Amino acid sequence: MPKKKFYISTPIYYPSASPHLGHAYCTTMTDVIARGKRMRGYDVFFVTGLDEHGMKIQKNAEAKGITPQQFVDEISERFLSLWKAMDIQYDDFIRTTQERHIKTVQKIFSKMLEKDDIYLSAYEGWYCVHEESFWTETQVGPEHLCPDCGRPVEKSSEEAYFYRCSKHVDSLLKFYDANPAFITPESRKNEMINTFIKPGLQDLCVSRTSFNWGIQVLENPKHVVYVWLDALTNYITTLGYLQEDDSRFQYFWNDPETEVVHVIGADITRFHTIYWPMFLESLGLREPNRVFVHGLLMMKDGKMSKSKGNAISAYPLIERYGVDAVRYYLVSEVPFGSDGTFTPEQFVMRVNQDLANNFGNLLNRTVSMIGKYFDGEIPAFSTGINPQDSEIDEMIARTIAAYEALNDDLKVTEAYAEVMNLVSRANKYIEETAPWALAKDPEKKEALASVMAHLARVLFVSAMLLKPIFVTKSDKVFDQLGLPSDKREYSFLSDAHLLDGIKVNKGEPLFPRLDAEAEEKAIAEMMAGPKEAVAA
Ligand code: ME8
Repeated sequence: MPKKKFYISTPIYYPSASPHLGHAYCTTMTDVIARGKRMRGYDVFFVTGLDEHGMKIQKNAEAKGITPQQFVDEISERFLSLWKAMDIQYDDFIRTTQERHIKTVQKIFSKMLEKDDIYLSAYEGWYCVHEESFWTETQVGPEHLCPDCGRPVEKSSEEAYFYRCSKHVDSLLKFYDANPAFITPESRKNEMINTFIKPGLQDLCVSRTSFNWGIQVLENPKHVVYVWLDALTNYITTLGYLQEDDSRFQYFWNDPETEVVHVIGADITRFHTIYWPMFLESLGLREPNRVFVHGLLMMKDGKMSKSKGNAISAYPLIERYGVDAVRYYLVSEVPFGSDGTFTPEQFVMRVNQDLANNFGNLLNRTVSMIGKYFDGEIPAFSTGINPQDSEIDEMIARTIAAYEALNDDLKVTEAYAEVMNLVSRANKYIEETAPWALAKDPEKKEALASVMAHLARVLFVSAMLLKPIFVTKSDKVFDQLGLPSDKREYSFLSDAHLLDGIKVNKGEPLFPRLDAEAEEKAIAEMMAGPKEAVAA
């Protein structure tokens, strides 16, 4: 049977400053989904990257006295180092200043011009002579002051190309109707229709002449492509669309059977759910299956953002607690699709309750007991001896099925919560069966063996299901279970006898328990630390 294909992307971030934990959140969630699919045998293409053009980058570079290219080159390194530290397994990292992207965007622009989907007109806005920048009504506020330098702005107009949205609105609404899962969560779709489409969608400005850090319009070189037409098309330029070698594009995007998912934050929903499907229609290309809008990682004083200066970097957390704990925190604490607040207390609580007390403890107890009662050898799996055995068996089967279904529906937080429930259940099973008491009665040897085999099986299953999060720790669990590397595959989940007779190796505690007071203080210090925390 041919492999099922799965394409997934993060937004391409602006390299205007260092990435913070909010960027790490979005990329980690996407990576967890991608790894989960890969592990289950899908052919996955996962892309992330950077959106490097625009006036803001040009100005930031000027302020530092370097070229925009030097500026983005430097910041791109910080993103790349963070993804390395977070162990993000992307298949491509696209930068919009790459030749492959520039050439394709120019071709796309020409195609749209030819089709009269793009036309030349004038952009009206509030202009700041000092900053040489156009601002919108909202940006200048009732006082009409430049948001950058505070000087008064004036109404002005500049020649610009526009994308003809009006031509595509009807088919967009039909597309929404035919594909109810396109925008997830659904509340976002109603917001798009009521706030943007119903009041009358304006044509979108797709070029500028007031700055030059962008992709030149070949037909009219004083224009650069304005940022969303440049940015959104990264999702296909990365695959080689309109390039000499477009085999990846043909293989992934052009196959209607490929599931295409964009993961984004709520701030950019409009661009991904209104303009992007329109652009694709102009190009005669298929639409994505889903745009998944995740929530924001907040700080107590509101949204974590570069401009607010309240952002925490992922680095000190990774250094102190390890990448698995940070990944686990992000997946479990911020339900995918809702907002979440970062606090030191919650971080420490997650690590202690879920990782040290629940998961780590199950491993520790199981391996110790197998050592003590069976000389380190996992007893052959048998079931039905203890009254709870079949309940554990059923729960394992149910957890695997729920994990797959929830992940396929992008209910990532819930999917992993199911695994943690199984782990809690196994800890309770220890209390219920009291192996220390069974060990005292030679007639209960079989019952004791069954408990050990069930516990080892729960550990194998849960470590396998958690592998997309536990990028280093799942293997540590397999090491302690003594499982050979060729058996560490998803396909072995259904084999209840996988661990029969294997010798365990007791190791270090997987997640040492944290001293809550000391660690909360340490994290609070990280939050107050240098805002421009960068990769070493
Ligand atoms: O908008 N919590 O780039 P950007 C969670 N270049 N996620 C957060 C976050 C937070 N506090 N802060 C940022 C752009 N994000 C465009 C995108 S795509 C074709 C072009 C994440 O650097 C979230 O996913 O402002 C958000 O949508 C994205 O970063 C915006 O990144």
